[in-house]
Amino acid sequence: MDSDTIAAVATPPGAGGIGVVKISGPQAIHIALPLLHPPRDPSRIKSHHLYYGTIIDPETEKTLDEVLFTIMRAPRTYTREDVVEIQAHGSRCGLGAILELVLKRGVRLAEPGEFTKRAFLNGRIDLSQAEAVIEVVNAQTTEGLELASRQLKGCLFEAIDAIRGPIKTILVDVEAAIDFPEDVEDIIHPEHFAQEMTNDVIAPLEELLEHYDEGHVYREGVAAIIIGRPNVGKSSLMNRLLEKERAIVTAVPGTTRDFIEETVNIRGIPMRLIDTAGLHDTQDGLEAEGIRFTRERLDEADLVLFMVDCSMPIMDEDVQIYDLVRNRKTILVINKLDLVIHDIVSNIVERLRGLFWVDISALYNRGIEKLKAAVFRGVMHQTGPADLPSIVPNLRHKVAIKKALTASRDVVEGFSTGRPAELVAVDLTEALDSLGEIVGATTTEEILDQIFSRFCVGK
Ligand SMILES: Nc1nc2c(ncn2[C@@H]2O[C@H](COP(=O)(O)OP(=O)(O)OP(=O)(O)O)[C@@H](O)[C@H]2O)c(=O)[nH]1
Ligand SMILES: [Mg+2]
Repeated sequence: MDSDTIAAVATPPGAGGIGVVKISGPQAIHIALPLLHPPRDPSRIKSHHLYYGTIIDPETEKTLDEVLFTIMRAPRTYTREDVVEIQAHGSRCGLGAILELVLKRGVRLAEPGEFTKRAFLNGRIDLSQAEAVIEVVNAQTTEGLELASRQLKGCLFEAIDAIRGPIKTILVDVEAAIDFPEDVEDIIHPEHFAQEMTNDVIAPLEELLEHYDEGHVYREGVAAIIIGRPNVGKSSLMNRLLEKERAIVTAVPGTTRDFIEETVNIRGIPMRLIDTAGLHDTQDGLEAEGIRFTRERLDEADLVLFMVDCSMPIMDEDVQIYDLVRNRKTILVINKLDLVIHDIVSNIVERLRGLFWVDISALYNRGIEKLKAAVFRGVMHQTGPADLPSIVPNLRHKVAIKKALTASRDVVEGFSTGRPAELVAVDLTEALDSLGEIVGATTTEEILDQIFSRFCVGK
């Protein structure tokens, strides 16, 4: 386990009222305290109390800043190591100078996520809680935050632990049967074990998978792309959904030249919304470059908002775009409802058959709530909003749960068909290890690196 002392600026880069330098490890107090004035006897400093002082470079005797600092002694700290937090003024260069002073004294700069990694390695939190830290920091909606906070409290850990329990108990018996083959019949009760696996392992795992389906978009979010001919009102819709003037809107076709991406909150779902340049006609149909570009974006998107203008009849270009999107998850957005010509909406719907449609006026803010509802349903694959499930696994957890589920079903089959205990033990171990990956009980270095590399420095 790491025993060196690490430090980083824990607040985001840029200027702020205050900024925090965080130091963790066995040398944290010993190194930080001599930099803080007035001098204080370490043994008289109370843990978890806020102190006032100035920070002075011992070499130049220059005062760097006026600060508040806290010394937190192990093990009641974030990392379970000694931690010192120095709150200074939030200028980038001031914080940099304090950090440099600390680093000069033999402290190492922390890697991204290293504080949280230490909390995990030192047993304060499990791996799913460590992952939740990233999500709490990055949450875009209250729902996403709620799910992350529950995971941070250890709800997923408890659920997984409760499922691992019966697997362990059965595995102990199966291993005993391997060691004492003459007592097999006394030890193994196939029907009873199969029942237990079904009720206490398979059923709750299936439930967790359902929760993933119902709730993962709240955590991971979705991407939606707005496409359509020039001037149909794509950027106007973008601004309307963002509730701010983000994209430039003009009456001139071809206003948006590149794509614009922003995150919006659609009924609790963080949605990456992409506004694109209008696809327009050249002599040989839609311009090739635009299509190539849009196709790439289309492939990344979970949902397409295909926009047409109902102040004029459908054009060839609209039909060409229709061909591009008709087999994807698409909502047809019929815009400029305020300018509608008689019967045109039913004509459009007839020509662009098979798409769910909503008519709106981006300019006059009509039909936007209806559109949001359609987007929400489109993303949630269901007709009505569901309650937020209590625990929602993430994609990594889902993969592990599926593996555990397959192995558990094999265990049940093994018991029902009288498979040798050795083989059943393999499946039981596989189920146990897969679930262990979620909480970090059986996790490879590679997975750990992957997870912690998603953190920012200082967390
Ligand atoms: N009457 C009316 N005009 C609208 C509506 N939505 C957009 N417009 C107008 O249509 C024009 C084009 O709007 P944009 O939002 O720039 O359209 P766009 O699809 O982004 O256009 P490009 O970026 O050029 O492809 C602007 O003059 C808007 O004010 C609407 O619902 N009703
Ligand atoms: Mg535009």
